[in-house]
Amino acid sequence: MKIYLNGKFVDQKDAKISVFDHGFLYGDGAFEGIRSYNHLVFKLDEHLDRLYETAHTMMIKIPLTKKQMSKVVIDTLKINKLKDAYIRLVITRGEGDLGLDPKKCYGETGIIVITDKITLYPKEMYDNGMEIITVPTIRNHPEAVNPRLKSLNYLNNIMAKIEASNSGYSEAIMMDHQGFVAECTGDNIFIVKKGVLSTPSQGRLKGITRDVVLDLAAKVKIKTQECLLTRHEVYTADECFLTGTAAEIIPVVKVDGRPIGDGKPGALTKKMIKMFREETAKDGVRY
Ligand code: PXG
Repeated sequence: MKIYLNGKFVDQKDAKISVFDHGFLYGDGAFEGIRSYNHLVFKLDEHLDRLYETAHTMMIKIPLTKKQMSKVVIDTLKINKLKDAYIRLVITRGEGDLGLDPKKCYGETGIIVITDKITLYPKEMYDNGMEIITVPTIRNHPEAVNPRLKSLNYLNNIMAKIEASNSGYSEAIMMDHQGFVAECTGDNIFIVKKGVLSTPSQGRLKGITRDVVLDLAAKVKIKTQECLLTRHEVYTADECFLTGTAAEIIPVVKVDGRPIGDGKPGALTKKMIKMFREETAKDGVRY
């Protein structure tokens, strides 16, 4: 596998960055996880918009235009001859001294593009639904590291993932600082109640897959809302599912031991999965 590293394609074994890079020292950087399906990169512009917005707030200057970055992603997929891929785009503050101060970073902003294949969960979880739990670690307060930022500093989510994993679950729902449902460690959450699709309005990443689901639902006149949700609304929902670039759409059938609806993937969830697959098969930047 060839990796794009600061303007060059290098072999995986040679794709190394400095131990003085603030991305490594402090998680001081940004990233995106993007997918391509059958030579089409899904929602590339939306991912790049989010990456550049994260970098803007973090005051990291990305030395490429979005158009140039888009070409880097396409070139990396081409050089690796990947038809279906997971693309990890990483931006780091670059090399600096051993203090926090970004002003003392003398190195250039690092740009790394890694492409590979990925399967997040086994197929049976998509067919039968997954069981998840809520965990004690809350999602970051928006005035700390805002959950809208897709920064390299993912310890908040990793702590929650550890709690899920310690209890034998592969995903967890995190609450926000006010006790409302925020999202999962690497996915957004939706519930369905009486035919209406609801998803948290605050405390979460503005997921690209989430936005696609909201758009697709609107197209077929399914009512949607972004609102405040508590655990009670999740427990008593008719259906529940998670969305993310890596996970795509996965049904949830049990939360904290409470069956959701009849404990099987719901009809609306299945409809959204079907529509999402159709969308990824036809929409995207071709390479
Ligand atoms: N919430 C969080 C906290 C995320 O990190 C999503 C929701 C879904 O967003 P998108 O835009 O992908 O629909 C994410 C993103 C991975 C991995 O490689 C995936 C994410 C984050 C970190 C790692 O498994 N998903």
